[in-house]
Amino acid sequence: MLITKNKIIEDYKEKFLELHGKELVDGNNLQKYETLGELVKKYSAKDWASTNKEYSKLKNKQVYYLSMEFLLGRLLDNSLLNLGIRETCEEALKELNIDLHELEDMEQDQGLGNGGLGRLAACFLDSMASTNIAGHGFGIRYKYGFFEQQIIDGKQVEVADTWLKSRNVWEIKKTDKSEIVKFYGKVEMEVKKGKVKFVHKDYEAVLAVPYDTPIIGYKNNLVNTLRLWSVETICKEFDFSAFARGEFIKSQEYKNSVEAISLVLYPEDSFYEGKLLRLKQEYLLVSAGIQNIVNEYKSNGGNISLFNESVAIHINDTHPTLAIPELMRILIDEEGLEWEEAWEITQSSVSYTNHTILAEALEKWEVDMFKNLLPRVYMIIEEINQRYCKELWSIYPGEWDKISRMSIIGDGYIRMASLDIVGSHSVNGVAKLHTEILKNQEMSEFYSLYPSKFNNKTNGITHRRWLIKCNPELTELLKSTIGEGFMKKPTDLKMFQEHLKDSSVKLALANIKLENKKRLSKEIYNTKGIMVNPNSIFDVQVKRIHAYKRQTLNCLRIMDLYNRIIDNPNLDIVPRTFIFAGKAAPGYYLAKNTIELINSISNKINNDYRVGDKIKVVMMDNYRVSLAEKIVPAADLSEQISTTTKEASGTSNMKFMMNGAITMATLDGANIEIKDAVGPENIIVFGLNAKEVFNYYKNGGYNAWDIYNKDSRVKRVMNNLIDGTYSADKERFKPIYESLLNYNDEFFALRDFNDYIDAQDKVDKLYRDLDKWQEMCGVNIAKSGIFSSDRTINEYATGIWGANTIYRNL
Ligand code: 26Q
Repeated sequence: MLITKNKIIEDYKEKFLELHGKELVDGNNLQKYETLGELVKKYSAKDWASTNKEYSKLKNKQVYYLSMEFLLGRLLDNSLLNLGIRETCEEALKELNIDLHELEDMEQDQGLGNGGLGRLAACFLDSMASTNIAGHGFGIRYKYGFFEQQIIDGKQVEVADTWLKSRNVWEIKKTDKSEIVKFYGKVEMEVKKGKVKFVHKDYEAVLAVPYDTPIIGYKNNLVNTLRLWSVETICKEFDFSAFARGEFIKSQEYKNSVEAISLVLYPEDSFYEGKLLRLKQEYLLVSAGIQNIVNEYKSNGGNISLFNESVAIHINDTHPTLAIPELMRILIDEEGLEWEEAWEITQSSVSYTNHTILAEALEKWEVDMFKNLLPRVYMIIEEINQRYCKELWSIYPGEWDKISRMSIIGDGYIRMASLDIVGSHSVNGVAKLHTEILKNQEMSEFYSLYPSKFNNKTNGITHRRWLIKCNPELTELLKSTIGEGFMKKPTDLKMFQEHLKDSSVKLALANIKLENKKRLSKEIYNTKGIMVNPNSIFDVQVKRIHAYKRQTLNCLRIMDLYNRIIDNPNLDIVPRTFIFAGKAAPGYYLAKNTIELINSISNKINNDYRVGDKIKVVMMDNYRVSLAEKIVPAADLSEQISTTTKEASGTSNMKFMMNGAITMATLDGANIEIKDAVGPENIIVFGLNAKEVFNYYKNGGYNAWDIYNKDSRVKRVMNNLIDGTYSADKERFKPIYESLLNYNDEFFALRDFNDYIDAQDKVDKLYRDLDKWQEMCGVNIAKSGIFSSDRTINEYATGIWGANTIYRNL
């Protein structure tokens, strides 16, 4: 469909009237935003319908990406971009005296995720749609997404995220696609026509109702679907008889307890607690999802024995693991298949990605609780385990210890990752080092048993949001130097490298960065009241607050730099602005203490006249996708300083690189691939390597107190934590102090401290040669194409899902 400026103007006015029942001139920005959102949905509707029609012919493999999190952020701008009407629309609105950017700012972030894993799922949706893969997301429509973070008196305060308060224009409720999900009850065995059947009885049923959001591909007329499930009671109508019996309150209580299942996203991303409500959420997603997939397949005329030829089900971390026994349950109990056939179909349709190696984050469910909530699913897991252990017994006769380590059920728990490895055909890590650690350490026994299941898929990010959308000026420069090809084919960015000989290109790069920094400076001033210098180095660490990501190491070196400035007010350094942002899990005491420390350092340093303009420290509130889009294009230095071996991949490292920041990196996660891509001269590396870390784990020999005693700079900053420098209350930062010394610094912050400081001094030197610095930035941009999630998705499609690209006559 050709969408002209005049058409948009006409359609927009009409839509506004229809939606709000008044003239455009009388509307506010929220109403104008909603109108534009509805219009975008309308413009994509035909393609959405025709894409679905095409899919119903069962010619293409349908990929279902099951994830408890989808961190989409805002949708308006990206939808306009992908529809190819962004500029036209901006012009049309201008004629109506409307500023598109103001409307964009009205959109609430869709924050249904914690961090990396949820954002990855969102990037994957964009890439699947844009590279012609029939791939859909299945998740949960939490009424409250990831909490809003306010900083009050330097402390994190959590506030409910009421993203649905004003209408969500993107979703369509599909009541007719609802599914019933059953909890509790008992299982009885019945014999019918000589065949044993298991029947689930006396269960409590809830209704899972889907809401669909269109996922618009980039200028390809293809629209996939993100389907998010919400829970309702089966009987929704007001129950007059209960009311008459005076039981209204009780029935309200019941309603609330059912709706609690899709009420709120768990804000923990690295610490697992076996909560019943979380298990209900996971089963809700999986049961509604798998029933829905099977129903869709059958209603399109699919033969259940060939299910795996048409369907791929991907499990994003262990959270949707129950897809495996749920698919078995449906194939056996409802479709009447024999175990062996059902097992083959299940294994060959399901694949699994692991995102973490932190032991405390591995999901396991207590058998008693699980059995009570999901009796039939439990029976199936038990049967899977029995057959699998029998196999183990024949391969490893007599090796009881090994078999009990590898068993799916053990020590009173169901181990979800083990169920995934056994029940799927593919297990992947998210960066080279991470996959190697899975194969050779964490999952080594499984790897020897099923070597062909293990593979690596290094993460990626969608360059449409993380370059074209968030950095329009850089995009223009790229277009004018290398043409528009990179927009469809991001590896074409490599052509930018040859233009870096041209000093005017480097100057243009520097100017774009400066403009982006000025814009962020304004935002910082408006939100925090802190005046920062756009000509200083913007040194940025934005991500979840966690001990392994080592925001504390960053703090310690800032404290050290501050000491050096106090000792020598004439210290010759390039001015720096240290920018932090990130949320702590509400129950994670040490992470919350770290936020307080950052804010105290900020207070102290920003208000010390001796420091002047040399350094400033800022913690921005409420880190989220839309804030990241402002910070990333303005960064000079990207802090990726996790303890080596702990960060599975990281994805913000890729976003910064693509926008021309230099990475300060430990050789962890995808930093390794970034180094390989840009060459050692275009990245700054420091710290322990994986071998050294593993060596400490294996042989011990690390003593934080020794470092403290021997290194006067370490001693001084450590003492600063408890001597009143950063808080009159000397106890305030004791938790951090203790974790670094008395608990022997689990994440080797003190061990890497000196190396880190040297590396930072190197940055100071490099930045003084602006020509050289811009060259490095340019190489980072040029080499970032392989980190587009289009590449990642292509690897999943060909290497795991067996999904080919769709060609349609449109
Ligand atoms: C589990 C059980 C109960 C409640 C919550 C959870 C839970 C929720 C979210 C556990 C983990 C997460 C999220 C993990 C995550 O974001 N991992 C990150 O994934 C990125 C994408 O692969 C990687 O780049 C990061 O390295 C990894 O930390």
